[in-house]
Amino acid sequence: MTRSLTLVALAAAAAFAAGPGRAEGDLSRANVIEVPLEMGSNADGMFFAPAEYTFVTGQAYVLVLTNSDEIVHELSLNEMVERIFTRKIEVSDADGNLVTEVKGTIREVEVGPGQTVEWFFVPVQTTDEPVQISCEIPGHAEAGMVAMATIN
Ligand SMILES: [Cu+2]
Repeated sequence: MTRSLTLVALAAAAAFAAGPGRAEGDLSRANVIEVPLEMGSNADGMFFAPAEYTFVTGQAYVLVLTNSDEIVHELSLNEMVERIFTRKIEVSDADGNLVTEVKGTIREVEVGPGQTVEWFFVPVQTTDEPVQISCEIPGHAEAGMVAMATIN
């Protein structure tokens, strides 16, 4: 009896260790909403496109950060960090092979020229009013690299 309980516990631990990618019945993985965010610049300055985002608590999202520019940009979620659970940051190479997966609380992500980074998160708390997200590289927010995010 004790032995079979131990085996069940080990099996459960193994399933957990396999991670969300392999866990059956993980609904947060099954219906992740993909939200593109382009980081770029044009004759008017610098931008995040789109400039407004609306999320809902409990829904899993992947924010696909694409830097279409020739210089480095970053996305700082600012106050929004406290209202989301970051599942992981994922980076793949040009062939789609995983380069790295980073887990833990993340405040900002820097994206190299022409590169894409995926930020997987689940909003856990609503915002009272839209929160400004921005590129914190000196001068970039002032040049227009900001957007507003709301969590309902
Ligand atoms: Cu920037």
